[in-house]
Amino acid sequence: MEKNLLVEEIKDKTERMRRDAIEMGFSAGSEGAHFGPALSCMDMVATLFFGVMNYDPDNPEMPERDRFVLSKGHACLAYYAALIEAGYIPREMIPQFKGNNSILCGHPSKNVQYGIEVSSGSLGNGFPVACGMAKAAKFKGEAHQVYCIVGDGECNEGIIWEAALNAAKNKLDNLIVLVDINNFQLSGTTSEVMPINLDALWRAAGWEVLHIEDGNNVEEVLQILNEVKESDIEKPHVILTKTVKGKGISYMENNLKFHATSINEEQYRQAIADLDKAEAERKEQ
Ligand SMILES: Cc1ncc(C[n+]2csc(CCOP(=O)(O)OP(=O)(O)O)c2C)c(N)n1
Repeated sequence: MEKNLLVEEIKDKTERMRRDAIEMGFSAGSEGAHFGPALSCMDMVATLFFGVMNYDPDNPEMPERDRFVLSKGHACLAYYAALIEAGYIPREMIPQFKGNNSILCGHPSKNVQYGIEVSSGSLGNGFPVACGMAKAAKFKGEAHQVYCIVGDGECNEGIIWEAALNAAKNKLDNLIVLVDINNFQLSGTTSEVMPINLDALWRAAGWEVLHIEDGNNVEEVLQILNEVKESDIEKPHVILTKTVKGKGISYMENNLKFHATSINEEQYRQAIADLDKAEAERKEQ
């Protein structure tokens, strides 16, 4: 089968992003990092940055840039890795992750110069800011889109639903939200902690609801995001995206221990070996 060049390019970048994320998290030593949450949304962050969004790292305040809000801010390794790959953050800054006075904080801290649009990490708070940004764009007649990634556990936060209702009332069709459904949150599976029917709730809130069966498949994510971009439905759009927490690192996949932790030298080497293997297998295809 003929390969889609854009998809292959995004996959190359996603591979480098996973490596950079592991390097960042490992360099934080005993401080540790949220590996699992970043790895589940890595492919959608990469697809947004390298297949969908309009932005210019040389002009970070360009008014017509698309906006990105990582509402599940604890997954910042994925965000920083994309900003490194996009050219906002120098790769040399990797060892500064979680360091004193570093811009690479354990949760994103607003710094538009480096591509960080919104501070996030207190769950529930990034999403309403994204709704506000989309509403402001409508009021000002600006044509850019606002993209936001929310966690499935994060959807337990009441503020999500207040903002979602308001976004639907205001017909914010320039707002595209991906819910990262990796089925886990911090202290258990999402169904153990708080079982909710995401499809029914988003529909009831008045949103257009779409689904991605494999959110770690760049091709599928890109296809749906392109469809949504072309959509003329006058509603905000939410894409319920199934992913694997810890995707790409054998011992982290679906393993709650790696929600947030440090990794030792042996685990670091195993992670790099897993990434080397996946890259070699992809090149063989
Ligand atoms: C308001 C608030 N409450 C609790 C936390 C602690 N916390 C950090 S991550 C997390 C779980 C988030 O789960 P989910 O949204 O499913 O994201 P995932 O880690 O699975 O990607 C929690 C409860 C927080 N950051 N903010």
